[in-house]
Amino acid sequence: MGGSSRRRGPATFAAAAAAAAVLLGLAGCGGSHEWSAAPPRSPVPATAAAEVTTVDVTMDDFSFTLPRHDLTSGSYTFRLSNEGESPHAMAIAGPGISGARRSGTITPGQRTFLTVTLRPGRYEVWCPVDDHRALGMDTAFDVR
Ligand SMILES: [Cu+2]
Repeated sequence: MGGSSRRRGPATFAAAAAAAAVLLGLAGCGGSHEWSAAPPRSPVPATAAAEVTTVDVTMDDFSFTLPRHDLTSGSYTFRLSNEGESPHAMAIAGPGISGARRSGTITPGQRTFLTVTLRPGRYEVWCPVDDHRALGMDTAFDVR
């Protein structure tokens, strides 16, 4: 029957521990944010590193539009777009090309690419689809 011992010690300790846990929790939260995300990279075209010149070619019903006819020898990627209402393709023949090279046939609104190495001389360009060449899809350019 002694006086009840008031054991506040553990209770006080528990409160202090809880407070400490809150502080640790806050500190942990503050340190958990990641700010090291790399900035987004802008994509670099694969052709940028190589010595390839891109030339836009528009194919229509029934003509080719080449933006330039002053090409010098080197590697070129013809970027073809079909602005017409018929399927088209680009065929090219000239120095360094055995027979002819041709792109895939693309439908209206599509794009495709044809990469060739050009040497000095005259190159013929036409559309190999149906009778498009006779209808006017026939042109030429000189490479210096
Ligand atoms: Cu055509």
